[in-house]
Amino acid sequence: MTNDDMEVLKGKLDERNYSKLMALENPKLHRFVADFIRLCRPDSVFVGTDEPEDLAYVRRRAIERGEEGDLATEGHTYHFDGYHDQARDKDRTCYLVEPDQDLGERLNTVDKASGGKEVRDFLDGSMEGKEMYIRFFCLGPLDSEFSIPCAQLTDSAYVAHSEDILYRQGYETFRSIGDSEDFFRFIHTAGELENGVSKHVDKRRIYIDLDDSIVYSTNTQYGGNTIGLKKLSLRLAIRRAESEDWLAEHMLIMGVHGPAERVTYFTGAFPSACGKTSTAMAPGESIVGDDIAYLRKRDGTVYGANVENGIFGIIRDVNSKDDPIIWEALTTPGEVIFSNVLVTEEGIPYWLGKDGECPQKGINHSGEWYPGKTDEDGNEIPPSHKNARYTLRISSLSNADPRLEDPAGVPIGGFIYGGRDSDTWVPVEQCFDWAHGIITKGASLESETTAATLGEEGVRKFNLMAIMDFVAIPLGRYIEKNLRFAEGLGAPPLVFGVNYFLRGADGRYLNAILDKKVWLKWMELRVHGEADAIETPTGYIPLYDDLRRLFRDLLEKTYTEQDYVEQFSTRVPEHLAKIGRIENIYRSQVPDTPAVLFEVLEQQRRRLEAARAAHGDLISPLQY
Ligand code: SPV
Ligand code: MN
Repeated sequence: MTNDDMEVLKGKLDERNYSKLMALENPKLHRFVADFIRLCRPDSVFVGTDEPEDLAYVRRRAIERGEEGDLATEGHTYHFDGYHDQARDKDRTCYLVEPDQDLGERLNTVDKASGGKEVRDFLDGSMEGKEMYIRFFCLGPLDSEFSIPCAQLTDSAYVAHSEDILYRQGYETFRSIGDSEDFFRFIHTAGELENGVSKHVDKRRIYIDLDDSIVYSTNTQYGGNTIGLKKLSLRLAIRRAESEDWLAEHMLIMGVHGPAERVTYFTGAFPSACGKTSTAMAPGESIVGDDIAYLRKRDGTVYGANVENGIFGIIRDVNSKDDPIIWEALTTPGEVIFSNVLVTEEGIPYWLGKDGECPQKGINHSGEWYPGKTDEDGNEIPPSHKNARYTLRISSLSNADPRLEDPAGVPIGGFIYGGRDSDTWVPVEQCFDWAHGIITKGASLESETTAATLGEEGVRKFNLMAIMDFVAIPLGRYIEKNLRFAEGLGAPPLVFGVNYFLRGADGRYLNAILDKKVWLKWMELRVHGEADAIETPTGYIPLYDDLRRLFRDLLEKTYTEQDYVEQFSTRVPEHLAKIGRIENIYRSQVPDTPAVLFEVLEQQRRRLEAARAAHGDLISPLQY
């Protein structure tokens, strides 16, 4: 640290905060803090440790500053993001690259020199009149091979508070790493505020420097753009994992409870707002994580750990019937932040799809709200935003898996890929082998867009392994990495595809929300070789009798042969069209696609064509 840095820190931090920072003997950290104090010019700086009083201070400041408000239930607060700041801004999220760096056309990039200058200009003086919060966290369980220390600077107490709920505290981790330079850094400013929200969303930028492991976020508040440890750290982790033979994935981890108290852990990759959290929260099973997983190999087995220890979940449609456990957490005392919901005068939050009647007035992300209110473009404003969210700790849920904090992670028996697909994939299917799964499920994932990102909804989009929005290396390399991950494993995890969104000819969904319980139990049995399957051109599907029994035992539902045939028939033209779309994307946009991807897709095409010649366009599972 230079004398100049020292002066900046001494000048801006009071004695208590200065000594907390200096107790971490890390010159790179001190330089980082001094650099951004100099640039952002906060009025004061708060340095947080892992102590409960420091967490309480951040939460209190969020309320005092009006970033959060108290709700009627103890521990519950609400927060609003700006009307035009309600989701991840994909267009303005870019990698800073040198002129000779090429990440491929599917990844957003911006020139490092000009982009770096642009975002530093936005940070310049951005914290005048404000307090800067410095928080330390650990991605992954503490003291484990998964752990990555992180330092976050922000002028938003809401962002710092959210991270306190979502991540493991890392001040002690920083104490233990000494002068290591190996940590992720995040700098965020909400920028100038108007009525408590970011005023200049046109200057919203999320710029990621992969070489330097630092992310800049400006003029935004929405969690997906600002909570550094969420998707911003995922990008840095993907880059790091590439060189170290592990995987950082947009995946849930859950324990599926099989016969005789057996618990089998699965990971699941789903695009945002496509049933990922509700799968991780399936009644009767246990949750390790709902969003981001690190996966490592040890003794021929894959182990997974949740990067987070909280949930930033979509609140829409959470109700007492379909999501009883989340419902319980959202309606009883405990620390929860509700963002972008409707709040009544009595301090009761309301969201789309909640039990009960919609209140006739309240405040929401648009200000005072009443039924029929429209925005400046004449669009009707719903009571709560479709991407409204809740933030809570997994430990506050009754189905938290006991191994959530296990430094060893949990052994993974199966990988699941799923998207919002109205017409092609069957509800559940096991792939022939690892490469077949990675290629025909993961690398072929498509999904209809949702409210989790800005832009039009319901458009079918390619979404590689549900991580397209966050991939940080050229796509071909990313696929190659996943394919190679199976090397050295005794038996790789089984790979499954699921589809909760299949529709019939009349457009209606063919499955109910909780049918996923049946698919999970079937996959669990398959991992242990305890259920038979039918081989189809696209993979192994369940037998009717097994599903009938599972539907009866788990859901007390009568599952008819007609249901089975409708849900599990192979839709040959749709599959062939999909293969064509996927090949086309890789051929035209991903020059480094591994050759095996085209081979595996071609084999699948041939199997489908042969089956069509024998049985026609729509093949009932009873015909195989
Ligand atoms: C998602 O959109 O996939 C999320 C929420 O999990 S966030 O990425 O934080 O916006
Ligand atoms: Mn996510």
